[in-house]
Amino acid sequence: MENEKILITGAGGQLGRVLTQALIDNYGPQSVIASDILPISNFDCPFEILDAHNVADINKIIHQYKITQIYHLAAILSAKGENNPLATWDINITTLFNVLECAKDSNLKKLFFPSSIAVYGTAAPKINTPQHVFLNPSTVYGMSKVAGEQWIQYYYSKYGLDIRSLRYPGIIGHQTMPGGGTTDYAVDIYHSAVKNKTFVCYIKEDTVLPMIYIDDAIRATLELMEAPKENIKLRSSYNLQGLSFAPKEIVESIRQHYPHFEVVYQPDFRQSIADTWPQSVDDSEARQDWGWRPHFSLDDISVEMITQLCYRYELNIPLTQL
Ligand code: AKB
Repeated sequence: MENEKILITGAGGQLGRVLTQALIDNYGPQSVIASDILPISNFDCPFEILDAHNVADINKIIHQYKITQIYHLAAILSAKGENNPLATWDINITTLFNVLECAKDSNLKKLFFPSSIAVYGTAAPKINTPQHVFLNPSTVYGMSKVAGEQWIQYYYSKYGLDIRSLRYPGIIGHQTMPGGGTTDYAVDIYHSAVKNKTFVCYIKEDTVLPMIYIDDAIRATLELMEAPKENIKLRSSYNLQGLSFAPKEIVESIRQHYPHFEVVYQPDFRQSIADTWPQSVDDSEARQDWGWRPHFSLDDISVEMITQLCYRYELNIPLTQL
């Protein structure tokens, strides 16, 4: 384990921040190199500015640090991606190709590629959505994840590259603000609650979506990456489910702590994205192959989010500081 050198791209994002810290905790600060397109401070490990469009820059970091694994998290999410479809496709796909090629040429041991429930579209059953079903995503982000899943499978079968992947549902965490996703409301709502503000919800009150608490999402990622190679039977991307709920249920859970919490529903374009996504996914292959089990219920998440956010706001701790 001491010999691992792990590069994270997009380390400043919602998942990247927390995953970087978890990797530091597991492997030690000298084994982890955080990178992002923007300069970001407060990492407890070396940090490099990296635009993953630039193959030479990726290779330079691989050789400089003798990288053995890459977690390629840099991407534009579903809602933000719709503002500029071609740029989203370019960022999500070009950077993936660059990372795959560099990993192949440098014979890296392992790679991680995050996929999403956004791969599904209107053709898939909405409840307990099967792992293997026709995929007709409604967003460029979803299209890039479907293509990405096909390409990682290709690099595995053609070149033997050990790439692993999860289809994340919406991730709820207190450490950072999410950026540009359709499921972001489930984080933003807790910020409004602890600040005693009315929340304007862009998703209808009864729209159910699959979600996961950040601790479960991080644990799933590490468990997948540490599982013996022979256990990883699926080389596209594993469905992953924490729990499912609608805005009205999260409001009910929050009202156990803030009985007067007010919400106004004003659905926008993100509603039409959510309408094409599953309500719950079948993650039995993840359970079977590498023992996935979620731990956090909605009420557990509310307690965690409210406690942590109250602490942060009281002490004025910036959201991006772990
Ligand atoms: C988004 O809403 O775009 C992401 C996702 C589900 O991949 N959180």
